[in-house]
Amino acid sequence: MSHAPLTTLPQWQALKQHFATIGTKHLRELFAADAQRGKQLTVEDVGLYLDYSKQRVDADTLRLLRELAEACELPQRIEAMFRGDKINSTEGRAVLHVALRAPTTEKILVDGHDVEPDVHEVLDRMAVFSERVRSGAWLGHTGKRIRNVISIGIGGSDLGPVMAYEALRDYSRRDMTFRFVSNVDGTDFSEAVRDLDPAETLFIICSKTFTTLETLTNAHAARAWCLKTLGDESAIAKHFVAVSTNAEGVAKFGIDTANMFGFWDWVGGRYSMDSSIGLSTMLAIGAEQFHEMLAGFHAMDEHFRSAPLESNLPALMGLLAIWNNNFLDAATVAVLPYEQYLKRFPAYLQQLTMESNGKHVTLNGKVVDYNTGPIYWGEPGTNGQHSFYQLIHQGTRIVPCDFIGFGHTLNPLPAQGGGDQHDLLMANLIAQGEALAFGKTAEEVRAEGTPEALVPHRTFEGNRPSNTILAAKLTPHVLGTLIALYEHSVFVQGTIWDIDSFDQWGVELGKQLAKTTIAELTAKDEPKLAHDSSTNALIHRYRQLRDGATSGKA
Ligand code: G6Q
Repeated sequence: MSHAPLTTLPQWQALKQHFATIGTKHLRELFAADAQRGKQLTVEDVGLYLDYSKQRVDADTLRLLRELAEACELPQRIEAMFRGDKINSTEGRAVLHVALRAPTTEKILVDGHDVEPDVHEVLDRMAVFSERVRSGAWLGHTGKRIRNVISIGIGGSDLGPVMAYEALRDYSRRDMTFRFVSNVDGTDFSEAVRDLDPAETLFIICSKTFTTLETLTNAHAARAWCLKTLGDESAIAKHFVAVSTNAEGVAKFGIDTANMFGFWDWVGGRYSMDSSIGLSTMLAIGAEQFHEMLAGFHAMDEHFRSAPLESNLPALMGLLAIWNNNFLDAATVAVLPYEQYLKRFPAYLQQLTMESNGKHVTLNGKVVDYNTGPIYWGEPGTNGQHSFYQLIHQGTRIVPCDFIGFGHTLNPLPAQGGGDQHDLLMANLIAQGEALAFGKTAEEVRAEGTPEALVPHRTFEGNRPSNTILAAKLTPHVLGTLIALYEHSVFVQGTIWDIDSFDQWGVELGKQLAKTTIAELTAKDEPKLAHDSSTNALIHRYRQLRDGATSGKA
């Protein structure tokens, strides 16, 4: 379902022409021209308030972007996704993360089979299991209660669970320890378990394929660590569960498939945190709050499917991202949550956005003649303000920002001088967006009595675009809506760029390459190498360093 070459579409050409006029306009002018702009260019639905008035757009831009979306058949593509069409065409798969959070009353068919009963059967099993662990009914091999949960996975089988655990820590069982191991660097595993008792520790091995080198390596390390203390193989059944689509691989590893929670090939790794990959999240916050999170996702799904383009949050976010990326030529997006609990949200979004839209060919395999996915990055506010915001304010590049903030904090702390520390936090968020948009003119700087030589240094050009997303409070429900907002915005962008947002051949390459090299690094005798001269030399040098006199423990 490829559309006509993007840059040849009349709607694209119209946007290009339009850019010639609006591209030179300053946000100061746009705001001066319309006193209601700050109220009008906003949307509020499903608990999220989006202010996009500080984007460099006007009513014509927005209309033209919607026309582009129609020309790229965005509404039809949305329906195709929800219908279960195989829109991940390079892998021949349906893309149905939306089915993971749909209620039992909905019917979603994959190859004629309704997947909702399957989804809910797994959710119910997860709930029973979580309750048993949380209540202490599930005991370890020696009869001790499980107090530690370690989720082992990588990429899509890790970043979502880590982010969700951190985001919802306030709702989690504080008498249990939750840790996440992803890196094949032995330090990750060693540091995660160093102060834990295997008799009280449960490992969740999360791997869709159950073939991923890093995860299986860490799972074997976990097994060895457990058995060293617990002694016999029968302990595995009490201390290991698996989340996978590969029952055979799970059984081969030695985990009873009765302790396996499944999911399906129509769930992409980076879209899987609300499947059984989120078992650690459910163990942390309980089944009821996990379902609240799913309800948040679902609310955004419904909104995305039914809201008209002009008030459709993911569609707007996606189209504005296209505008910034392809017309303002902004290569990156900074995601700046003013909420400490969302500290891993930018890292999570990096995978979601960059693995999805880091593609250079269209669905038809034609090399694109426009930029696709921008680089996502970010840190929580206010920390970033004291480091990289300098470049965002006064650098030579445009970095569109997504500011995310909440009406309530989960940790109120009275501030010196009145109010709560949260007011200080939010004052910073609001002030940053304002400063980026409006800047400070040379006249304003002079009026402050600044010496002439310093005026250029203290001048802020402004005209730097941002979105501001506000919600009442970070709850499981709100987290669900926020994640789904970005998931669907990624899909909107991928639809316009005419790429497959749901495959990841670049990741597959990495998985293959390491296999060849590992054999060369571990060969007993100096291997015959046939790489380029740099790779050959690096392999040789690494072997020398490793086998040389200076060992790390010397
Ligand atoms: C996600 C990617 C990738 C994947 C990991 C782990 O969309 O495909 O990040 O999640 O490589 O794969 P497994 O879950 O199969 O171990």
